[in-house]
Amino acid sequence: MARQTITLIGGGLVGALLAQLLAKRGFAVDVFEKRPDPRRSGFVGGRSINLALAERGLQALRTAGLENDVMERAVMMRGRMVHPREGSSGLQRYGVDDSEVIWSVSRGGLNMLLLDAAEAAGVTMHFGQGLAAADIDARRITLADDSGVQRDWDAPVLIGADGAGSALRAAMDDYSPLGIRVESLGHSYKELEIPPGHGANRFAIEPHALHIWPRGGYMCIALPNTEGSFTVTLFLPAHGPHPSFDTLPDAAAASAFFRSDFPDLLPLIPDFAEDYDSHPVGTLSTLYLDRWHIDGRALLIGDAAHAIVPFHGQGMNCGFEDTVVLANLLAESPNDTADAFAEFQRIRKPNADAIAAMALENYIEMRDSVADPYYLAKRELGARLAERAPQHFMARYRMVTFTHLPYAYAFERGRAQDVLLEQLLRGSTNAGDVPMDAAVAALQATLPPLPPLRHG
Ligand code: FAD
Ligand code: E0Q
Repeated sequence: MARQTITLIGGGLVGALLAQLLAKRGFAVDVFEKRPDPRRSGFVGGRSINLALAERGLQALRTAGLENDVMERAVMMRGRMVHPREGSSGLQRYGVDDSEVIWSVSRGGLNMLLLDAAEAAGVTMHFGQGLAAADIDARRITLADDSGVQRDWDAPVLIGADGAGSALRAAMDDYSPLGIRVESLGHSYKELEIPPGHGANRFAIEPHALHIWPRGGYMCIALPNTEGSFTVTLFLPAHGPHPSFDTLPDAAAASAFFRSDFPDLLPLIPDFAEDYDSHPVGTLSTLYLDRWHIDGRALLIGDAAHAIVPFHGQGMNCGFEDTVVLANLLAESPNDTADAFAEFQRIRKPNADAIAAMALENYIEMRDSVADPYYLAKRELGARLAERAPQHFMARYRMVTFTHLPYAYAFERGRAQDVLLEQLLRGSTNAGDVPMDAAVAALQATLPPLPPLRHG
């Protein structure tokens, strides 16, 4: 029998990884990517933009045989370095020790590595070819290059990994409504750069951390790059009263704002004015769909199906987890894509919804993380319970970041644990007020043990 052919739209992070996994499982895979080949043209303006890679994404890269290649170019982040408005900064560890850390990776570098791996597995890449139209009935698509030249392509099975602004999603929705809902966060972002230092100290600030400057309604973060630079991201309301991107239209206004609100950060960004005026403002939204597929003909994956806000650092990780689930389902029933697609949505949609909700919650937590005493008491009591009864209590952040437990499980379990913490604290802002023997007994009586964790 002829090899089953799959046409993928989008050769970004998720598309390139999925293409490799499918090719390794015997599918004939063509990928159409709107942009030119980044290995030839260089990545978007040559800027280095990075992302946090955690266990879920790593697990998918392991499945693809790429863990070591990626880790060679990753910078370890042990925790969150919080820079308060007043007082000194401190590291909040992400996990118990250096076995529970996350990794800063270059988006462009990772994408190029994934494209190399896809091609090595036999995938055919078509760069500079964007999806312009899709005829779902005829199972044909139209592609357009930069100069507007169009061509048609037979695509019996279509998968859209073309990101938050997915063109395939729009074409599918025209054919048969998907129930699309876009919820704008109302906050936007802009990237700035801390260049490498000279001499002994290549990194201007602690390299092995994710830096956060929380300021209540807004914040800056910085992630390290291998060369010693950091990519800074400012998150700020898009509109409205000061400070917002409306009230900070240019570098002159923004540098005065940084002088007053981020006085320790501004001197680390020597090209502030140029960065601020030349880098775009990005918008942030959560995307929900009722349906991710049209029978066995077309399916959406990654951000195209479920874009989320970035405050848990899980968008790519979730999309990578998607690719392994889908590749396994398609390999199990290569001739019943309708069944594989339906099963993919059944398994992944509750998890996508859960991480979307947790990512939104994390923004509040991050930007206010100078924190209210009640929240800190809950966290402290949680840490004590996890120490005393690790089979029964695990912080939600750890479940999301360092395990493969389904996101929906982490969300639900986190909620149940939170209810218990509030019952035990009874309004107190001091975890020391709670008698621990009784607390552990209550925990073990109320919640079933956590599922066993698979490692590595
Ligand atoms: P994309 O990476 O957007 O790739 C889509 C690809 O499709 C692109 O190559 C695009 O050129 C191509 N394309 C688009 N339209 C067409 C078309 N019509 N035809 C053909 N090709 C097309 N996630 C994390 O896990 N950790 C983080 O720390 C993190 N930080 C983030 C910070 C910010 C500010 C933002 C905005 C996101 C962050 N994310 C993070 C989320 C992460 O960027 C996304 O989840 C991830 O890039 C999704 O991958 P994707 O392949 O689905 O989409
Ligand atoms: C992580 C790692 C963009 C971004 C990426 C992230 C995280 C944050 C805040 C942001 C969450 C955290 N976090 O530190 O709790 O763990 O990826 Cl803003």
